Amino acid sequence: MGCSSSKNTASQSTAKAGPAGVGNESVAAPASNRTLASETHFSLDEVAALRELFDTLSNSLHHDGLIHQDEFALALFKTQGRSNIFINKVFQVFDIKKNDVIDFEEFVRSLSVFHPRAPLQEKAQLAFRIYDLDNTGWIEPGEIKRFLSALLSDNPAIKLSEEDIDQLVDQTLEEADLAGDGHISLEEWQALVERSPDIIAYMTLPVLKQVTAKYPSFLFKPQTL
Ligand SMILES: [Ca+2]
Ligand SMILES: [Ca+2]
Repeated sequence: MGCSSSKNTASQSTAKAGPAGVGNESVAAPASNRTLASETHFSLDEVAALRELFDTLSNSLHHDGLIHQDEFALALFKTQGRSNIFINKVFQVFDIKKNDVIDFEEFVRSLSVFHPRAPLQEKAQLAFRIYDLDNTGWIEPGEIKRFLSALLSDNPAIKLSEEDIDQLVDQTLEEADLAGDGHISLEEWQALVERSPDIIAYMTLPVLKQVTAKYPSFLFKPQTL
């Protein structure tokens, strides 16, 4: 638990910082390790370790020092060639500058939210953006269902009927939708997370605490969503 909630605006301001001018992209100097350490939950040593990890990941399939979506899926989910709605949306959320690749700065700022030191509500906000697949600002029943279905298709051991899934969607909505208007707002989601922090347990990667000691073989575990 931390109290540095002011940090979570850093990534948003970065996203808006770049001028949209034609032929003027990538003129901004990349953030230094020191800047990234001061604006994220990582120490300077951890940022340096992440730089090495990033160099490996970003050259795994395309040798250009940027993480493309297929490299992202391979690195974080050990999967290749399979489109997964969850992976696609996490990639979009990591891609702060919305240019379809993840640079080192985006990598560090986004992973920072998964750090054990990051406050719960910072994690809740990022999780909300992942769940809000169509970026409407609400989590709708259809989105809950698509996520549950995607997760279940990744876990052949769990067999649920269409009705079972619908029932799970209804239960989730009933628990979260305090206003009773049929979808989940950010505030309702944050309240749900306060009541049941375990539902975003996957937003904390303990391995990030040992990033300087060993390369994390990060595995998001979508089945724990
Ligand atoms: Ca990007
Ligand atoms: Ca939505």
